[in-house]
Amino acid sequence: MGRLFDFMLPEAKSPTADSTDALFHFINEVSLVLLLGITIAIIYFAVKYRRRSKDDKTPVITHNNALEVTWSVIPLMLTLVIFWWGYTGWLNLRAVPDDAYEVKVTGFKWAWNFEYENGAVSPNELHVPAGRPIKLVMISRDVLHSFYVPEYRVKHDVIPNRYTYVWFEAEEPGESQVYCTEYCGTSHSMMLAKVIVHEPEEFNTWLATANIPGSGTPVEQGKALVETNACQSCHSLDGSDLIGPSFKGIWGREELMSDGTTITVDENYIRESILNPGAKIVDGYQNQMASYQGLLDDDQIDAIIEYLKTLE
Ligand code: HEC
Ligand SMILES: [Cu+2]
Repeated sequence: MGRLFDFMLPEAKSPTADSTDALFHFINEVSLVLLLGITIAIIYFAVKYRRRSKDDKTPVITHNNALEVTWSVIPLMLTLVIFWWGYTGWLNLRAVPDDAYEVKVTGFKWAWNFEYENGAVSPNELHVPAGRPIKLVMISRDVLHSFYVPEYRVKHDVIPNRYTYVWFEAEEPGESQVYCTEYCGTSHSMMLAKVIVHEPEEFNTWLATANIPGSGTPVEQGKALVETNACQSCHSLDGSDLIGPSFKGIWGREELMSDGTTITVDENYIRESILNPGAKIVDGYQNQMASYQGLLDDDQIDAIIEYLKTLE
């Protein structure tokens, strides 16, 4: 507490934060001492050994063993200390405690999805119990992303075709911000999520009532699918224009396509829009939607259609 460079760090909410922060402070403080020492020495010597007269000559110095050993050995020791400290800290961050609670994380353009042991999912909200280590097993559906929670000092790349993991522990109930910290396209800066930390009891209650995909009426399932696939990052529900047309009032809407034809939004058109978005482009928009072929099956597409019908 109360270290010089504290202002550079967000609040620390994980027990592993202390060791990360201690090294951060050490490096910064050593750098500051060296910077001041070197600057003062430069100024002092520049004044002391300035040229005083025309025939003021610098004596020829070939070397100075004592000095050279000093300025090699001290930085070497410092580097070794920093390396050792960083390496052991890193090992600690890689070694997941045995009793960790596991959550699966999927990153995709431009949202996060979290899946729990009972099959429940929560788009853009990572719910965890306080005081228990949490292991996140992460994968990307499309491009490189990076999972970053500054308050837990946790940051790790999330990549396609390969699982990566991180662990952290949240000390107190509360909320923390998750960022994507690997530039991943147009709405990268909107690729946000929240960590919501519950008391352990409260977490179990939440888990028992959380949405399990495939349960509920088709409309409910459709709503959940739209949320977990982050369709909303491009399609608003309130009529506002995002990257794609709003879903509000979409059912039965007459629309002009970029090729001049007009269509009426029905089951077939929605299905085609999801599986082959490039087939017809709505006038005024670009072909920016990726196909959900292989990601959404027929039942799921039906559920989404049922849900879209309700958005009047
Ligand atoms: C990256 C942004 C993006 C995401 C994510 C996205 N879409 Fe789209 N979508 C678009 C754009 C842009 C258009 C308009 C261009 C076109 O017709 O392909 C569009 C068009 C559509 C249309 C036709 C809309 C109309 O008014 O004619 C439907 C239906 C649709 N998307 C459904 C979905 C569903 C369902 C999801 C989620 C599973 C989704 N989209 C995810 C960008 C996106
Ligand atoms: Cu991203």
